[in-house]
Amino acid sequence: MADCLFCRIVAGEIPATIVKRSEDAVAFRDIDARAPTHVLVIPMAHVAAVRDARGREGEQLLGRLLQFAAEVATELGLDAGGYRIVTNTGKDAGQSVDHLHFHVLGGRKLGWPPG
Ligand code: DGP
Repeated sequence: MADCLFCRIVAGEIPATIVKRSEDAVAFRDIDARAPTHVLVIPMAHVAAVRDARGREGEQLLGRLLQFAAEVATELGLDAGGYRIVTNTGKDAGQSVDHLHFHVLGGRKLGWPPG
């Protein structure tokens, strides 16, 4: 989508610190890091939010993205201390970019519940 920020990162039009790529996903550092390690995992194809990943195709995409996020966490050294994978959906959750993304947060003790 031309006016989507994360599609523009995928296209290389907006710079980002990419930490890992797969066939259909990209992981890059969040510009507004809320933890010592804060990475976003996104599908390369535009999907607005987790609620839009429907059917068998959506099921497979979400599975791949979660597995990819776990691989990213391992590669960034988060397995020993633990980490959180979270996706905000819609305005009450504070979703600010309408392109599906999983936050991978770690490197400090994370509070629960989130605010
Ligand atoms: P959310 O609020 O859940 O929609 O998360 C969106 C995240 O995207 C937020 O933590 C900040 C991050 N972000 C916004 N703009 C940019 C950008 O241009 N580059 C990078 N790397 N991250 C961005």
